[in-house]
Amino acid sequence: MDEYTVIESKSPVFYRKYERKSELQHQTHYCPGCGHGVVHKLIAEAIADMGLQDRTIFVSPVGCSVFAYYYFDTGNVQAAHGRAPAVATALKRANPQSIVIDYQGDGDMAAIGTAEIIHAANRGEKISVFFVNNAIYGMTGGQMAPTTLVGQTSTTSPWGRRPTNEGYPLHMAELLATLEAPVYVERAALNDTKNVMKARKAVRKAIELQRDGAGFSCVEILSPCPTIWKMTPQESRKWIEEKMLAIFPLRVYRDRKLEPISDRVPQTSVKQLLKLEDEAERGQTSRVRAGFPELLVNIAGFGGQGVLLLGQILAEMGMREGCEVSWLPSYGPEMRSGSAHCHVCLSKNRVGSPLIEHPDVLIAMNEISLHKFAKQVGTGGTILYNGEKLPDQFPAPQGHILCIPAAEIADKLGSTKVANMVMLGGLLELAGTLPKETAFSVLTAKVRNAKLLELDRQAIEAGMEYVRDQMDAAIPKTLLEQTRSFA
Ligand SMILES: Cc1ncc(C[n+]2csc(CCOP(=O)(O)OP(=O)(O)O)c2C)c(N)n1
Ligand code: SF4
Repeated sequence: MDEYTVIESKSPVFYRKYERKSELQHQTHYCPGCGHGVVHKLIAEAIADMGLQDRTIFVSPVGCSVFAYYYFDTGNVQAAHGRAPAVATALKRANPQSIVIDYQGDGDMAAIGTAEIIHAANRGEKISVFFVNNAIYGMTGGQMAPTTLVGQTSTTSPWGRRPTNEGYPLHMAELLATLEAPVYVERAALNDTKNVMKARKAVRKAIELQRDGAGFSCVEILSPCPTIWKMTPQESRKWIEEKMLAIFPLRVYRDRKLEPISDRVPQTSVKQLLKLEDEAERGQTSRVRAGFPELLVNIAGFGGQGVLLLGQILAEMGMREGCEVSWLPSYGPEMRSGSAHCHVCLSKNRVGSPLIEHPDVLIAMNEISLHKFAKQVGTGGTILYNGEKLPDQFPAPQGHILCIPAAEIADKLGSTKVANMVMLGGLLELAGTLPKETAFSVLTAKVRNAKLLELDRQAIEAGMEYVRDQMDAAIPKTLLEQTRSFA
């Protein structure tokens, strides 16, 4: 074969080399004649021409375009099947200045992701959605899609789609245009040059609208899939013209004037809601001392033992002390007696993940939780167990362990219910740096019943006292050392 030179010019929004394949790094993985490449080009050129590359986040779907992140030299997030609009929502809301592109195929958007797209559109998320409709599941080998035409064969409708059995093709552009919030919805096609130019204009408009602060826009693009349709690229373009256009008419379905959207609900920050003053506003620096360690606490027991509440109180105490906090609850379907646990992070820095694999402290409210979670506590960690002594034959834990007969102490005070507060008292005494006054003020805000509030206070004091009495015997030094600097 003769030597050849690849001559190409492409948008600067594409990577110079595509790392997807070790060889042929100038090529995408798409089949010859596929529409995905064309749509990629239209989007990339629009972003480049508008100078938005540095602000753009591309959300790729599952489907043939799953690897779009190999091509777009922008921010990239690859979403689970159908979830791209939800991911795009989060990205846009967290980074309002960004330009978020939601790119989806018809299987991805109109089958598994129907809920996500409808609700993102209905909320008027300020994102630009590009919906590549090739009337089939391409990546997985040609199963019927919601957009498959009546009579069209697929591996799952070898007899041709029959409305009586498989229903009618779903018209996404029309469907989205029935909602109030979308500002722009158009259907375009890639069957000939003229329509490609119209698609180009539509893609630009959807991105421009987002740049200018408008709401949800979606461009549906009828796109060839020569491989699965078993056609040449030319035949597949003809097929769009002859078969698809009649069922999926090209039209602008919604084009709202750009209006300033005023939020009807006044926005209140979490701090305002919880009546927590902003440190910066008060001209103070963070109260959390430099060198502050993360305190990761897992609390586990039965539903009804106040496991989740204990975690909430701890997290709110952390907030009042100026820490970054997270509280991650997990519980079974039963309201009572099912398992319940929560993870609480108290940190000086923003919490990366609320999930704790190896806690500094495990508060095990029952034996099952002790058996289940003790192994997660590392050598430096501490277990606080609600019991007078460890269960027989309980293997020696890696970390320190302190038994607090919290249920009995709570019983003596008048209610087993406050065993969780006895354990909280125990933790406060050991940590030494989370003041009990903070716990009391959190409880005062949470507990309306004066009698119960007093009982909670007594339980915290009793837990602290119990641990103080044990100090000489079984002090988990590491916890003490680690948390004394925790101001
Ligand atoms: C949760 C989940 N379900 C199913 C799949 C299998 N799957 C991968 S791609 C795909 C369909 C893709 O079709 P489409 O969105 O039309 O994109 P195309 O490949 O045609 O561009 C399916 C069902 C998956 N990856 N994940
Ligand atoms: S299977 Fe179809 S959609 Fe997928 S890359 Fe090939 S032509 Fe494109």
